[in-house]
Amino acid sequence: MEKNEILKTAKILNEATMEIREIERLTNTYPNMSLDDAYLIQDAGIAIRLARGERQVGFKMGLTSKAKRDQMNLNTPIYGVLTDAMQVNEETAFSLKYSIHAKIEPEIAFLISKEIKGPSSRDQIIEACSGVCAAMEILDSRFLNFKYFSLPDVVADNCSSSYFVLSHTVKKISDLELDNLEMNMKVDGETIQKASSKEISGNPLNSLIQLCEMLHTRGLALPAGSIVLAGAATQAVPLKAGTQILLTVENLGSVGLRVGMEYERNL
Ligand code: OOG
Ligand code: MG
Repeated sequence: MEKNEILKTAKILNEATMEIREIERLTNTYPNMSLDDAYLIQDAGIAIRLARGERQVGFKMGLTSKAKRDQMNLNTPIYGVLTDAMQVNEETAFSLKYSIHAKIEPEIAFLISKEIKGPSSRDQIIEACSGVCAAMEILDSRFLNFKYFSLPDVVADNCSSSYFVLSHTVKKISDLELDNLEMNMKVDGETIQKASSKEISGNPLNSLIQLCEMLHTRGLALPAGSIVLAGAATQAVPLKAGTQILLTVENLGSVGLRVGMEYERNL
């Protein structure tokens, strides 16, 4: 795609996000859009957010579990960027007012204290990681009905990023084996999704390693201070007004989200 088309599509996605409205998939208009084009559109979209005062705080990996790849009918892990405006907290009721068709999914997050740049060993990556915690991601696609998009469409749309919430309990990575922790997500006290953390790339740490590799391929580093979401262990579930979501990750802790009553779009 031409540079002006990259910028134009980033603006179209940004407007859809701001106006809380669905659009047709971009590959209908640009059937030759490559994955490289898509990451450039994602970059341009993030630049628009940063220009209006948001701050980049990390990255998210997506499609790192089979459950998610099957749900979205896409087969390759991808990454997106997180900004401070996307972080919500457990204490404040989450409003669906700014979402088109929000879904929630159980994740594990890493906190990075040292920049990771260039090819790095597993040990170097572990050393750069100051903490690990339970997390949930609230997805929202800008595309019609949250489906029938291709890999370049979803990457261009910053991998359906919308909001995320982190547990206050943060553990040291050296104190835990991350490859087989039970993750249980409840809605109003009833288990709605349950899986082992091994569903996330075999071990969520592998998602972090893969992110570093993907960033390196694009000439980028993972900055100190980054939050990294490793990807969902299960399929995402539609988020409904007035519900209470609670994710518990064995040995790691819990994180909750209360969804406000005041607004509900057609889910
Ligand atoms: C793409 C984003 C996937 C995950 O955790 O796998 C993702 C989507 O499902 O729309 O965030
Ligand atoms: Mg996710």
